Amino acid sequence: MGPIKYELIKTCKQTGARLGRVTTPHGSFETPIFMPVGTLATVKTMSPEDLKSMDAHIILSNTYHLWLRPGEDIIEEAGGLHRFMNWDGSILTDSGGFQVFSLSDMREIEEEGVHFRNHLNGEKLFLSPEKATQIQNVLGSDIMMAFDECPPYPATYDYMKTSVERTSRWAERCLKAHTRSYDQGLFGIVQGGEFEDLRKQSVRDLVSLDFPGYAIGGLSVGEPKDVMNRVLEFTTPELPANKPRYLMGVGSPDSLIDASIRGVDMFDCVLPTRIARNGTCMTSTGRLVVRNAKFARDFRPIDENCDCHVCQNYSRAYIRHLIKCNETFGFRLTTYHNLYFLLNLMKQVREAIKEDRLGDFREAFFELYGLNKP
Ligand code: PRF
Ligand code: ZN
Repeated sequence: MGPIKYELIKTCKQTGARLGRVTTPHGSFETPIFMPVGTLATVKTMSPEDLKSMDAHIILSNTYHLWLRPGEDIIEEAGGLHRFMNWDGSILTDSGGFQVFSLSDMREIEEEGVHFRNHLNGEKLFLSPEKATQIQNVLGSDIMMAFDECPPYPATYDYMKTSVERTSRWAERCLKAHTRSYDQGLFGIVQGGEFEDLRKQSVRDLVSLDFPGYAIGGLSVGEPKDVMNRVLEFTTPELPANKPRYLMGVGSPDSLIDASIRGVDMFDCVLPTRIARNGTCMTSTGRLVVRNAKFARDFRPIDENCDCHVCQNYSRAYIRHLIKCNETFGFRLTTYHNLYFLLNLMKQVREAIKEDRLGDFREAFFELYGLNKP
């Protein structure tokens, strides 16, 4: 038995969504779950105590960013990423594959790895499956990700086929390079874009390597929502039922629900934290741009249906004022609320799965959130 365990507790009779439990060396949590993003070893503006108080159990961090700054050697000296950032919950690190493709220009992909330029200073860099694995071994995350290529959308079938096959070869190299399989689990990443046969080939390749969990990458890269739903519908049934599935980079409330219904267990996204810092909140009745002038004298909470610490104590008018003045406390308040909102949404999804009523929950949530309007 490896360091990452998954127990399937039940499936929702109404939708087929999975209620499960993942256990890592740093704790245990029920799924489906949302993972706040802490790219640079901090969930921007939040302390680990804040994250604990909103019942976050696992956060995501980025190999690419920590490799560049402060460098994995410094984190190793600190005793690993958990100790460095004082977070004793679970940590998942992305491999850098996606970040290289989304942040840097002048990249050149070859069989060995990817040549690209540091997005901070233009310096030439090279990342390979072995290097990405070695850095993650040093960081000591509970869940590491294989080094993959996330192709752009749309991509041609021929490009995607070449890419998927290389990503499978890279996944095998990551496994070979992995030196801490006793306390770190390495997940494979399914690619293949919108092409059913390539997704299935990718799943077959990765499943034959027997990872303790599987991510679905290459989605939420600009494709329409129905494409994502269709890809999930033909991909998740191919994955082993006794391993967790993680949909990378997806965090809009409707997609969290719709992907849970299609058998996904784990999610991460910068969306709640990023929009918070620009004055936008997620609420039970849809998005609320709290920096708008119309909230100047609105002394109600961000979300009247939210029981988070922010909504119990601070008004829209106050938060708007802080954000208009660029006061950092304003960003803390909107970030806290948004993360609480998504974590709480997932808690409600889990409760609904337990009671076989996720379909009804989806209907009611979409209605109130304003997603049923044409
Ligand atoms: N691969 C990796 N990280 C990712 C993605 C991917 O395809 C995505 C796609 N939405 C987000 N983060 N390694
Ligand atoms: Zn709130």
